[in-house]
Amino acid sequence: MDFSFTEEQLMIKESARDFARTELLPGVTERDEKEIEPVDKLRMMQEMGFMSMMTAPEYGGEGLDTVSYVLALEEISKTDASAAVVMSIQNSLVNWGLEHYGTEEQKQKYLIPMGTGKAFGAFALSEPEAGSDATRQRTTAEDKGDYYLINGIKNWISNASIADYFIVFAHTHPEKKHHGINALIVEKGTEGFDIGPKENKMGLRASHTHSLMFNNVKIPKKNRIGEDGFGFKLAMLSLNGGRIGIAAQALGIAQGALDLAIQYSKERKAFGKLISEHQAIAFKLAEMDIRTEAARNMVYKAAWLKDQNKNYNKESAAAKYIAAETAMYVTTEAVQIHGGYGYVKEYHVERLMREAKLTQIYEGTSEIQKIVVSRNLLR
Ligand code: COS
Repeated sequence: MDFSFTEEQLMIKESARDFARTELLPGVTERDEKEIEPVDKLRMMQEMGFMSMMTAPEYGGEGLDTVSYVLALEEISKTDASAAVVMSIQNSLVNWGLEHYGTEEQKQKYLIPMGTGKAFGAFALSEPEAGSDATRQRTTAEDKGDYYLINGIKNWISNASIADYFIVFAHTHPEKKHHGINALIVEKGTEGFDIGPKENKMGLRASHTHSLMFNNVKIPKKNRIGEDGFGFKLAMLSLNGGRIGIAAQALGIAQGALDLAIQYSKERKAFGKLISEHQAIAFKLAEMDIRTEAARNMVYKAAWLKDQNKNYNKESAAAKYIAAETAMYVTTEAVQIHGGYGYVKEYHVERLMREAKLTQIYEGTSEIQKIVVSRNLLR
């Protein structure tokens, strides 16, 4: 076993950390409070290659491995998990599916602009009544010969405010159940396609989440990704990788909170000594570190398996589960260590705690990850 990183991987980690500290940290609290999406910073991340890390260079990407992507996401998430989610959706849920299953024409038209900093993408699977149970899509894509007619509503769509292209999942043959779902590329501004109001979220407030409305939206057949009925499979395959991204995000949130708690415990005094010198606090820090390191090993292993072209669907779900649970635990403890200061915005840990909560919910709840793991065990 080799637990070391290449020089390139370490360089990427460092450059993500520098970027997060110099560009994302200033104003992160205000952006969260006022729900300001840092579009200029996101564009900078595009220019630096963070939005198309694993895409092949011929399609405008960096051609890097998943381990590098995880290292970068972890660093960005320590400081600004809202920027990290945009990065995760773009890389894992949009670029990956298009690169692996899109036609050459689709890659030229959609993937290259996203890789070269000209466009963003979004992934529209969830619906008001189809979140965890993604097979129950109510949005329809009627086959009209050379085009599809989309009608329906999508919910909880990250990146919707900035996306130029949307991968939209809709039922064409409801009688075929999940084998009748298609994935279609819809461009922003297409007639009948509207973006609904922004959700007022508890955390990740600088990453805007919207519903999408489709009213007789005509999409040419050539915009379908994969064969007729491949949509659900594409969603599941994309989510396998997406879960590695959210796991890395949760890991970064946990590490960010732990770093802040260590720093605070070495500055704050109580009962005549630094709080880090009280065993009650030192044990808390040790537990937070042990759990974070355990999660880290699982997240990196899932990324490594993907890079080795081995099956990673159980490991990515397990990594997402454990990293999200760890983030919730560690951020809650970090708030506790900060006492009253942990409950106010200036110290960042309450924001990290709110962010951690979402990692237990989106791209599959913790319960969904257990379904994926148990199905793998019992198959
Ligand atoms: N990787 C690849 N394929 C998968 C898969 C995975 N992780 N999970 C399911 N599939 C495939 C199965 O192989 C099966 O294909 P075939 O019918 O061709 O054999 C098909 O999908 C249906 O699988 P299954 O019968 O297990 O479907 P279920 O509806 O019972 O459950 C779960 C599937 C719950 C795992 C799935 O619906 C899921 O992941 N839901 C969560 C979706 C989600 O994360 N939504 C939130 C946010 S979206 S950004």
